[in-house]
Amino acid sequence: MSRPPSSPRRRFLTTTAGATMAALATRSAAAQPNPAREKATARPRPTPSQLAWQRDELAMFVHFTVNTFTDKEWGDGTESPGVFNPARLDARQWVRTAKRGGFRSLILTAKHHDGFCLWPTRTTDHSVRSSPFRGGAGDVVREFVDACRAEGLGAGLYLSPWDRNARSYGQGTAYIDFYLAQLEELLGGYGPLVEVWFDGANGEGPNGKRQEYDWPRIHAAVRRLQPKAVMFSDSGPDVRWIGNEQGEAGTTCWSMVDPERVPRPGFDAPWVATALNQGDPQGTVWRPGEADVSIRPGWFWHPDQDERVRSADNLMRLYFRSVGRNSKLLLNVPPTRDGLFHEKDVAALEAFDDRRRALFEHDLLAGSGVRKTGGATSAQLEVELSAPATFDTLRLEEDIERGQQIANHRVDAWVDSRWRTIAWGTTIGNARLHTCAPTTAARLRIVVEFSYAPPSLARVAAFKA
Ligand code: FUL
Repeated sequence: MSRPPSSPRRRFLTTTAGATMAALATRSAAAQPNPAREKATARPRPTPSQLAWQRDELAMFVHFTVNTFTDKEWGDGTESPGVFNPARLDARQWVRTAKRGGFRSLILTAKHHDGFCLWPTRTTDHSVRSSPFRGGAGDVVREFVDACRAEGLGAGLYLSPWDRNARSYGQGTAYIDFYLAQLEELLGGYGPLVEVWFDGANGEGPNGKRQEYDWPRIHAAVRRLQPKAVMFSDSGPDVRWIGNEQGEAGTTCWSMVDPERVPRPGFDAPWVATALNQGDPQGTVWRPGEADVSIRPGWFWHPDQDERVRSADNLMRLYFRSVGRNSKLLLNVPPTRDGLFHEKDVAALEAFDDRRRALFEHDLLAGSGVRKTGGATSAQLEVELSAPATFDTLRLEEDIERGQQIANHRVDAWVDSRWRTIAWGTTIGNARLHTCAPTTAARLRIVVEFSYAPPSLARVAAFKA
């Protein structure tokens, strides 16, 4: 295990910056930069797109296709485009709901495994063009990106590599050419996208054959046509799957992975899910986790699931287990056959947003005095409030622009003239949320005993539910 250099660079300072704190560690004046060592110990950092992606915290998934009308989760590719007729479709309603719920971007299934295209593609007749939707002149992708732009939210697209309708599926380069032509239509024809989503499913096509995907070619097309978009697939290259569809990151969750341990999609070794769920403190690439999960049992709308929409309580739990564990939450909300979000989903999302706003509105530590001591691999930060406050929720943020370093932490409160540990854990990353028993104190300290490089907290905040 390669450890960071352990020259004791102690630093001590006092500020009153309160909730937003400058980096804990800086290079001491005496230490001269040593490029060779810097290189050997360089730890991965996010690109601007990855950073922006993670700071958004919440994205909404929109699963919509012929399945919505046939009551299936996976169409088999033989569905008639005639079934697709969302007579009241209003993408602005989806996007306004997302915005009201605090979501910053949406990702639409432009094509799911059944192969039906929600835009009038030139590559196949299996699309909206052959459907009754807007008399065959509609384009759901266009309406979706226009609505996102009108509301100021990011737009992303999902294009399933597995296509159970395409005749060329399973025929090597012929299918890759077809898939790339579809991808190029989407990447080149609909303005800037924030995320391109490649799901991991890879089954048989109409000829009973499986297809090998040419990832280098596919990724190169995205980089060329949408250089700012992040690419999701099970293993990356920009953001990774969190390893389950319950929307839960590991209680230990690093934004780095070892690309040898999370290889190309299609793998199924059980340890891969754990590697994705937890990341790797020594991982050589920055690839933060995205936790995808649906607001209902299915990804698509099913009439018998209207009573099984997650409650605001349940969504709060999800938020703590995804965003609160250094992941991003990608929450799916499926439109109904009308082409609108169901009122139950809309109500749950509004209540979820109200709950989050109420909880995180008043940072009880804002304006407090802060005292930090830190070394190369450890740190302690003391917060002194002007008067005792009662809190039960903590939010810690690592300064991830500089990478992710902190391997453990605990929070102590000064109660009855001694320090009591009220919360503890391993990684922090972009955000770590803790709940604790209601505690009244005027002093708090955050202790980091081991960090892979000088620890740097961007924020410490406390709230009362
Ligand atoms: C998976 C698909 O098989 C599911 O239908 C869904 O789209 C999920 C988000 O990704 O790979």
